[in-house]
Amino acid sequence: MAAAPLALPLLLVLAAAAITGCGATTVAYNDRAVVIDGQRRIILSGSIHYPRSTPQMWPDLIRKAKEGGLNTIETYVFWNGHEPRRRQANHLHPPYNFEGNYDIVRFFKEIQNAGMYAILRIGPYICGEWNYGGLPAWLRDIPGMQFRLHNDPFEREMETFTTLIVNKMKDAKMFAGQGGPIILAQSASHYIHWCADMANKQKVGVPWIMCQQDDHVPHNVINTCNGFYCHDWFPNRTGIPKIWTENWTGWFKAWDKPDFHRSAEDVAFAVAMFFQKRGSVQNYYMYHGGTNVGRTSGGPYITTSYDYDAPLDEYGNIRQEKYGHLKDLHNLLRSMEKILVHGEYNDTSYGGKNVTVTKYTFGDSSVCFINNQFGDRDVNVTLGATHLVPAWSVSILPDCKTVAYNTAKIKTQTSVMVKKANTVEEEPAALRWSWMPENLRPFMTDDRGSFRQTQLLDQIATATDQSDYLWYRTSLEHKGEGAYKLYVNTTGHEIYAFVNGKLVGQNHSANGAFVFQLETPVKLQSGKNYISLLSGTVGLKNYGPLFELMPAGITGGPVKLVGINNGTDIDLTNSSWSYKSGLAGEQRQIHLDKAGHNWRSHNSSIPVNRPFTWYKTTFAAPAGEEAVVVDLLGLNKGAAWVNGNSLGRYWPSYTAAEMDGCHVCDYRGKFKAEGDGIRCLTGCGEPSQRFYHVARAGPLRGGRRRPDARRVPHGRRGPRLRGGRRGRGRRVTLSCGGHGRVVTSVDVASFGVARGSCGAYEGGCESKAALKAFTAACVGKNSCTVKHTGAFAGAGCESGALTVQATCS
Ligand SMILES: *[C@@H]1O[C@H](CO)[C@@H](O)[C@H](O)[C@H]1NC(C)=O
Ligand SMILES: *[C@@H]1O[C@H](CO)[C@@H](O)[C@H](O)[C@H]1NC(C)=O
Ligand SMILES: *[C@@H]1O[C@H](CO)[C@@H](O)[C@H](O)[C@H]1NC(C)=O
Ligand SMILES: *[C@@H]1O[C@H](CO)[C@@H](O)[C@H](O)[C@H]1NC(C)=O
Ligand SMILES: *[C@@H]1O[C@H](CO)[C@@H](O)[C@H](O)[C@H]1NC(C)=O
Ligand SMILES: *[C@@H]1O[C@H](CO)[C@@H](O)[C@H](O)[C@H]1NC(C)=O
Ligand SMILES: *[C@@H]1O[C@H](CO)[C@@H](O)[C@H](O)[C@H]1NC(C)=O
Ligand SMILES: *[C@@H]1O[C@H](CO)[C@@H](O)[C@H](O)[C@H]1NC(C)=O
Ligand SMILES: *[C@@H]1O[C@H](CO)[C@@H](O)[C@H](O)[C@H]1NC(C)=O
Ligand SMILES: CC(=O)N[C@H]1CO[C@H](CO)[C@@H](O)[C@@H]1O
Repeated sequence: MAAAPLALPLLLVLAAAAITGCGATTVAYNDRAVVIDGQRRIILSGSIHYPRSTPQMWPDLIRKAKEGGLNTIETYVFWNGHEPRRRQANHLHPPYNFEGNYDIVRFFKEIQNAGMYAILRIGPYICGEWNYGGLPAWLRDIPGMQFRLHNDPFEREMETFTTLIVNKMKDAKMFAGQGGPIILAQSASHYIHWCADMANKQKVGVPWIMCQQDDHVPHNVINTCNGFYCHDWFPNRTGIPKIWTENWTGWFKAWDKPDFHRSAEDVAFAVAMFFQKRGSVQNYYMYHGGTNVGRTSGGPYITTSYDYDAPLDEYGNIRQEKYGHLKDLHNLLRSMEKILVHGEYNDTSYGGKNVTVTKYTFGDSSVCFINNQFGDRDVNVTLGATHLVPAWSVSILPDCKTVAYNTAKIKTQTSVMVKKANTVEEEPAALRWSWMPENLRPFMTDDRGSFRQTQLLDQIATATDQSDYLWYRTSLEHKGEGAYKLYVNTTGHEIYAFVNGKLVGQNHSANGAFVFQLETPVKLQSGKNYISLLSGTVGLKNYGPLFELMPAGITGGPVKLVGINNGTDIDLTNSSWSYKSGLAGEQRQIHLDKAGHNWRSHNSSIPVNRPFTWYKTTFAAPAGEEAVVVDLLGLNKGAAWVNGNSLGRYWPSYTAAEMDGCHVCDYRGKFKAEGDGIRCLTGCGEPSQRFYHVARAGPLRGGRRRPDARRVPHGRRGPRLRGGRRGRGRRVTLSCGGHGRVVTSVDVASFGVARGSCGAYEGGCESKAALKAFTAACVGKNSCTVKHTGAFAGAGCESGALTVQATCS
């Protein structure tokens, strides 16, 4: 269906409304806003990705988003999670996966139950630090397939999937035209014209949006902006509103990188600027980042935690002061909604472009914004009275006279609860471990394998993303003994080399360079010798030009034996290689703890530092509702499960890089996650991820003991358990959770910019008054509420946040 730009939304809306009659919501748009049931609306949206949390967490996350002042939830749709094998059912798998974390209809119903709007982003290419950008790896096996191009095989697959999702949503009456929450739908990328036609064929009754397609936006689709700031971006056509689909609230974390933080002041600055400059639809990427639970979530080298420094942390707790500071902004913006989306506006620059006053006037009301984009200079602006606008900030004056909000002045407070060890944590030694070696033998000697080739194949095509692991093995005859250096060139992400059954070396990608080499001395024996190489990937590439063609594994090698004494090389690149994907334990589904697995449980002989070992233990689920994490410090790299549910990959032995900008955080100036000028990093030189989230429901079921199996290429000591919780609200409530725990001490109370991090605050502007009040109200109690008063602030710290750290018994 093709239509003139302005006619289209109306057409769609009528078509959809005709389906259901009453209860339907109409969605249209104009140059200022999305128009819902005839009303121009500000859309304050936040991304929550359903597979990165559990259905049990969804209602709470959505409720917190609503209380945080949002009116909309946005999510991608994760194609490879829904269709891990191509429309193929067997006794183990239904054709599509819409269960558990992938129950997308349930997720949208929860949004509807909360009375919020939804934005559906089908992609199907999504980027999102998700394995292969959400594209199923099996697409590569389809003859003639070219990704993200005008290409029949790709378009057919994409249309099949998009139609499936759209129909599922239609059947559940989830589109606004049917009375459901979805007000906007998004599809993306290079095949855009075809895609737009297809999208519009779906007749979902809501506008379709696309990201960053400035040059060639199809007439029936709205283009949008992605990035850290979008105030200088305007849609490349008239008649459409200014939409910001990806305001990055923080940044994702990779195994070789420290933690990135984007300050609350800077996020607020970017959002306020966007609304000052006529923005009306904005989405936080992410509002809750969550956890890369299964093996297929998480992009290349991305940690299992996808916390993103978002307003709700990985576990779903409120992250102050970001959450509260943005909530204040949302409430203010929404109180000015009518004026912002209807008002006449006038921008006035003061002394160059870095200081701008914008006045919106509607009827006899007006609101004003003053922004100061200088990174290093506070300015005085006279508007009625004289207002001091700090560097890199926006002041909002709802009556154009008094400043109600400044993005650099945080009025919210933080409270942090650190729960002391529970029984399990205090005595990790009390956990009884059993273990089982991974069966490596078949691939060390005989000729069993899935198939042979006289070349080194790409891992993605060969293992079709059903496992992180691919075995490559060859053999050679050697006259007499010989000393060589084994040389392997691989495209990532880790490699283990065995010669005649012995592990001779290992290596992994580092510093973002996925191509690396393994060089290790080896001894050949007289007669037949076996070279076995195990290549492991850590999430597949998800972005960049032609990312889908990027190889992984020992693609093409070379693999050679370099003669040490006389320089005679033996090139094995074109030898006969035998292949097998996956580990024996994966095939046996060891994580399901079925009968017949031969676990060894002699407690005195649990092996330590033994590569390729499976470990298992049981523990009682900690009481209470707060987040549970396992502390895996001491382990090398592997994957963990609780009650058969994946906790994702772990790699606490990987130490994050030391980078410039660690522990130096000034909110002023453009936030960056790459290149020079990065700041606000923490965790340099520390384990890249030590704590792993065990979701309360789902993986962890109530009080009984449950098995916990984990595979560990290298193990040193067992995990410990630990809980964490953060309070919320203007009144500060501290709570130790249920079951007789009490606050034993209040350790830090400061009103200012606290240094350090949760559990290890060093204080900032120490507030004796606050410490006294919290100590009096909380010690000995299970929970306590303290009203925050002006008396807590110390001199010079008025604009800071209140941080309280307490310890529970
Ligand atoms: C749209 O963007 C293109 C490329 O950035 C530019 O050449 C063109 O002038 C723009 N059109 C409008 C209406 O802004
Ligand atoms: C915009 O505001 C400036 C400063 O108040 C004023 O001089 C100018 O006339 C206004 N322009 C319009 C079009 O209202
Ligand atoms: C605006 O501020 C930025 C950041 O401080 C600075 O680099 C730039 O030179 C300023 N521009 C003007 C016109 O003063
Ligand atoms: C702003 O004005 C106040 C009061 O007049 C003055 O004390 C202050 O120094 C000024 N600040 C700047 C950055 O001009
Ligand atoms: C070169 O050295 C290797 C390893 O020491 C040995 O096996 C091989 O026979 C030698 N080749 C020649 C040509 O000397
Ligand atoms: C290693 O493999 C990559 C990918 O195939 C290739 O681009 C590179 O040239 C190889 N490096 C060496 C030293 O052979
Ligand atoms: C591992 O790879 C890095 C980067 O390519 C290289 O510097 C190092 O020597 C390699 N280590 C081994 C044991 O091959
Ligand atoms: C391996 O085979 C490829 C393709 O046939 C060829 O280009 C390459 O030169 C061969 N390498 C060796 C070491 O024989
Ligand atoms: C180890 O096993 C022995 C005998 O099976 C038992 O007496 C002992 O308590 C066990 N120790 C631990 C720490 O579980
Ligand atoms: C440049 C960059 O990495 N941008 C990120 C923006 O957010 C998207 C989420 O879709 C990420 O995938 C991108 O990596």
